[in-house]
Amino acid sequence: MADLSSFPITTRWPATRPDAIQLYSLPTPNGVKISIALEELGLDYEPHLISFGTNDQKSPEFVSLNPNGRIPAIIDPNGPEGKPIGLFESGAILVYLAEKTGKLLPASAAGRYETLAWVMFQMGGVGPMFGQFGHFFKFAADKVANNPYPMERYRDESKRLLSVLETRLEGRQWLMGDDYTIADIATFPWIEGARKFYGGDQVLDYASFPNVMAWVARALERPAVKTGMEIPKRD
Ligand SMILES: N[C@@H](CCC(=O)N[C@@H](CS)C(=O)NCC(=O)O)C(=O)O
Repeated sequence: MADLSSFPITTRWPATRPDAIQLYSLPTPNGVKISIALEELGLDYEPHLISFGTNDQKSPEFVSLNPNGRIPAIIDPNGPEGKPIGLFESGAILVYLAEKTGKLLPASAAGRYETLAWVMFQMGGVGPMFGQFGHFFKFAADKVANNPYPMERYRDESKRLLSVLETRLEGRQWLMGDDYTIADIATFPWIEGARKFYGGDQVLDYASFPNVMAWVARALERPAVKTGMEIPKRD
């Protein structure tokens, strides 16, 4: 049985099945990337709910695994050379899980790098910009009631990123064509999340991005996505 005692996070969220991958998360756009990937890959994992209501993500135990104090994070008891490894940053975790299993990344070097480019596009573009849009549009609307600039700036940048995706998805069912990859898993939860959590679909003019909407709908039909979107279960 794996010994995870060197990870302080396990004192607050004990591993009942220490041989399984330990997932510390909440079903947000960044969180579900990892539960979806784990479901798609059929890997054995144990989810732990990190509650923002009680600021769990800033607790010393959580920060011992992710110094950035944000979900998601994992421990794989069976990491490189058979030793446990802790990881944070959803993009890094997706690459790790894909390389561990040899799935969700194209086999060719060129295909792999192209996929990583789209993962980086999500990590550096879609996530931060959509996140700031949601902040000013939904959560801090009262703070910018007299100044439309912040919301407009992030709205327009989010729409520009949607148009990049729209062009990429022309004639392709997934970002990498016929291959469903970690680039899709990194990105579609943000498009769906902006609708679900921010109610931003009209302001972002989703109707004018039919390729993107069809791609999100296709992804949401996948059984692993349906399951992964709800993990860990909220209280
Ligand atoms: N770049 C990070 C971003 C993680 C992130 O922003 N997570 C959000 C939830 S979607 C979070 O933990 N927010 C809580 C906080 O900021 O305190 C990743 O992709 O893992």
